[in-house]
Amino acid sequence: MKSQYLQNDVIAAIATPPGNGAIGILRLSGHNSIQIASPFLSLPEEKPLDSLPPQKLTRAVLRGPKSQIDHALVAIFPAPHSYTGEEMVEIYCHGGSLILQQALELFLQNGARIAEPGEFTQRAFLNGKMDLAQAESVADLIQAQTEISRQAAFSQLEGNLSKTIHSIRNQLLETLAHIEVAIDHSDDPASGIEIQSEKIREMLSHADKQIRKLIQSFQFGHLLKEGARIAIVGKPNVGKSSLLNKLLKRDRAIVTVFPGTTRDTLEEGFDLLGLPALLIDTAGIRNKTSDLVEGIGIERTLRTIQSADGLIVVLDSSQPISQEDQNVAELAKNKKQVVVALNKSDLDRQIDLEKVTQFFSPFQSHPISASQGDGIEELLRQLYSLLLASQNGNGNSQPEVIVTSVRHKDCLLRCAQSLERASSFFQEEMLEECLAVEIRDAVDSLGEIVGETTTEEILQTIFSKFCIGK
Ligand SMILES: Nc1nc2c(ncn2[C@@H]2O[C@H](COP(=O)(O)OP(=O)(O)OP(=O)(O)O)[C@@H](O)[C@H]2O)c(=O)[nH]1
Ligand SMILES: [Mg+2]
Repeated sequence: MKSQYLQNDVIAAIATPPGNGAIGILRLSGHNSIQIASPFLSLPEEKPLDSLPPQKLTRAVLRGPKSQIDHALVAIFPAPHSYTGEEMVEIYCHGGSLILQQALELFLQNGARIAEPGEFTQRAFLNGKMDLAQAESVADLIQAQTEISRQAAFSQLEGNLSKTIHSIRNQLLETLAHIEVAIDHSDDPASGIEIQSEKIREMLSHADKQIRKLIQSFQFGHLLKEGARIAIVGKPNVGKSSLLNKLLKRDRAIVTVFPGTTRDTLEEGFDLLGLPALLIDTAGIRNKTSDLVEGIGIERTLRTIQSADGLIVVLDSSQPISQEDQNVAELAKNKKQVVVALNKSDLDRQIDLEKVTQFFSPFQSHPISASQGDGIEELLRQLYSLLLASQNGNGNSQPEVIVTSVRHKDCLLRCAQSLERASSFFQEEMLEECLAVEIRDAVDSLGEIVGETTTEEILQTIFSKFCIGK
């Protein structure tokens, strides 16, 4: 069924990023790759390219019709032992864009076609080298910016999500087979075959639990993909921008002794102990300002608080707590993932800790010094645990299998809906045929995740997001 999408032509692409580098890689995939690349590669002792030992690098000279282009290394991968499952050739030359471009042109003139984005991985999927969920993880792995995102993508590439999906799908297929046999014999009571309602009900409930656990994991997976939005908020001059700069390890925001320095919100990507995050410095919140620009800045801060996944509320611990701090506490009250930073711990403490607890409970507070860097690690740990616990439902450990793709989550939701409808037939007079239809739909929704039931349109959408050469 999959083969209808397979094309037999040879695709070629530069697999390394644009620009100059130490090494640049070209790859070809398709039935005649070796034949197409062969005229442009001179091997030691005039050996033909197809005589090389598979998957081993051999020195070669890359040459055009008139002159030599570069010294290179070449490897051949006869089908099916290659990334795509097709015959492949990979050429490693010096990473100059002109060299790579010239070489690519030669292969294109000799019958290869330039690869579409993600076409190598698409072919790997179509040739059964990996399933669709695994293929999708390749793009995530390449794009991962933090350790936990990388781990999640690698786990998906290893097939951990796919294994879970296959296992649930197989359980449902077994149940479906049982129901279909019972339907076939429904006119024949003498056969002794009848539907085992209790068993089916148990099965459906078991599958439903597993599906819901996966759907739940998407909250965390979504954070991994999109990054947690963390706003640094507080009244003016408490050290918000100083904290941002300390966390980013550079002077990103302007810091002055004057309250009201930061006017606009300022966003920067940040690695929160392996979790991708977006740190947002905000204008200090105060009740009255005659300054129009500052007023607009404060409005932005209020909107940022609403959309943030987590807040770092900064207080100046060298000052008594003020009405403005209390106002900030009011704004933070509706959020769950909040940590309180008692900043300027290098100065004498004037803040009353009991009042901090009174106004900011149940949020935990941590003494820090944004200028010295003290206490920041603990602050981040606390924030990390809160985000993990909130997104995960399993306390503050990572879910074993994490759904990170909206597409997968949508398939799982459809599967859960089908299972719910199937279960509802047990409350009513059970109609075996309807039950079978719903379970079949649930099976198909799961099949879409791993690519067992996928249209060409879906494939195109998925692979068009890849880079060329992958
Ligand atoms: N001693 C001490 N001073 C600090 C610390 N953090 C910030 N400051 C000082 O506090 C003043 C205000 O710091 P900012 O980081 O600009 O404060 P802010 O909260 O961003 O202020 P606005 O942008 O005006 O809302 C500056 O003079 C900083 O040097 C700290 O940990 N210790
Ligand atoms: Mg500031």
